[in-house]
Amino acid sequence: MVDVKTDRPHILLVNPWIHDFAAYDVWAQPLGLLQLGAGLRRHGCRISYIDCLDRFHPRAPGADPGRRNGRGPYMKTPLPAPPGLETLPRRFSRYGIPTDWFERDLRALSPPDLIMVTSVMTYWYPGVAETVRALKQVFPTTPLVLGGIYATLCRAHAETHIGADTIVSGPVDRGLLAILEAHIGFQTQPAFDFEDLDDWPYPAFDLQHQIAYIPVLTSLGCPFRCDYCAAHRLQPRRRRRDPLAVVAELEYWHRRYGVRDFVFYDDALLVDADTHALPLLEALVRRTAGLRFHTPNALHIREISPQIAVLMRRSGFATVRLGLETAAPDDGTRLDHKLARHDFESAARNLLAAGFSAHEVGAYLLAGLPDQSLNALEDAILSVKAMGIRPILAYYTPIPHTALWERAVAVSRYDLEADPIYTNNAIFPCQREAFSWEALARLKRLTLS
Ligand code: B12
Repeated sequence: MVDVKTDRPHILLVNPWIHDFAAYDVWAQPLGLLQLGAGLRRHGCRISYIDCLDRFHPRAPGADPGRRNGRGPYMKTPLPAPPGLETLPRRFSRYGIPTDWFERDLRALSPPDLIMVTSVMTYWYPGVAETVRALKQVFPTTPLVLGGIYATLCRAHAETHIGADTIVSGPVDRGLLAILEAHIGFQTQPAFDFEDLDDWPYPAFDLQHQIAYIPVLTSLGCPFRCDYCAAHRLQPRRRRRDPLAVVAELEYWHRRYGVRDFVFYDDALLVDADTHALPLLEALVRRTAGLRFHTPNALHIREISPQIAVLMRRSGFATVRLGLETAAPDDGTRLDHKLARHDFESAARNLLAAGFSAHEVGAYLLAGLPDQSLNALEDAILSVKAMGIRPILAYYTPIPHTALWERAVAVSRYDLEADPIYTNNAIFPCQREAFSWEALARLKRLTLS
């Protein structure tokens, strides 16, 4: 236990390795973990952070944060493919820093009082398990808590496969203080209003070796419930920030660290636009010239009015991604892209009329859904191209606690319930009809031509 009178608790935050067939830093940072880190720091904790995916590790050959608007490749080491997936024509790897660098970095730390590890994709759990094993070797008696998306969606699996002392599921607000008290006996009064997103300190991105871009959340939660998406489970409550407080945060990162690329992580950035996105975009136009904004997490197409499109263009949106399958209020659970075609056409028209090029605007098409035929996918690709924007295939990953899960389990050629590894979208777990890697390659070429 920490002696609360004399010690500041030392908390080690860890972003684990990824084991996968492919991985790339597509503007992916552990925002949740770094938010918690900032909250802990505000309560007097000393924070160390090790990012197993660090592209800018001091021992790494000089990666350039300014290229590709902050994106870039992770280091990688080949690994044997997981059981059952050995015959796939793809290489399996550990993405991130070499294991001995991790160990050296851990040994250079003064022993932490508590270790907090995050998790993202459910099928990345082997990388989480390997990270926890390495942590336990160096700090065998330090309590280790695992949270994040995998820990929330696959709690029972995490309890038996990771080796963490505690699994925390769901979003963490005030519960942060309870975690401190339960594991290290550190008691303190709340230093800010946990309920008010604008009262939280900014996420601790300053703990990174390099800030190539900043992820931003202007809101939590999503009012829709798409069949394939787990957002409702991960962030059950919709909460919004004050748009002007968001702009102040962007200005802070730009002035203090020279950051130019900002990436919106919202599930529903444009929903309730009159009171949220419109004032936000107007303030961006007025105050943040020269910054670039990206929305790799798809936007709801129904919300892209001519006014929104123009403001997005004028404020500096550089990468715009639309979710063709995302729900419209009256057909919230349908997946057939044709239902949303009218809305989609008008969103595409509005964006192109506002001055966006086909290169800047892309529409995600979910590929590999249960019962989806390759013909339907081909049709969808052609209709998106006909609208003058870029189709981008987003491979479907079956997710527990979503409406589509049962159907995915029923049609899959893998035992999805036995092991989340088989929900990896790279293996097209639900595709049966006429599926072949050649057919997929042909459709991918069709999106590019
Ligand atoms: C932003 C986002 C992205 C970003 C990158 C995010 C990242 N870090 O990698 C982008 C846009 C690049 C992206 C891409 C993809 N994504 Co995505 N993404 C999200 C999204 C919308 C938000 C995640 C987030 O940052 N939330 C905000 C933070 C604050 O929350 P958090 O991380 O959960 O942290 C909180 C808690 O979990 C907890 N916590 C976190 N860590 C810890 C640690 C401890 C110790 C404790 C106690 C607590 C704790 O406290 C935090 C504060 O409350 C989620 C949906 C959602 N609402 O969660 C999907 C989601 C994670 N994505 C998903 C998918 C499928 C993808 C893609 C595969 C899409 C595709 N088909 O191409 C790609 C893969 C990209 C990749 N990384 O390689 C799925 C995951 C499916 C799965 N099987 O796990 C989700 C759940 C969406 C869905 N379809 O339901 N994504």
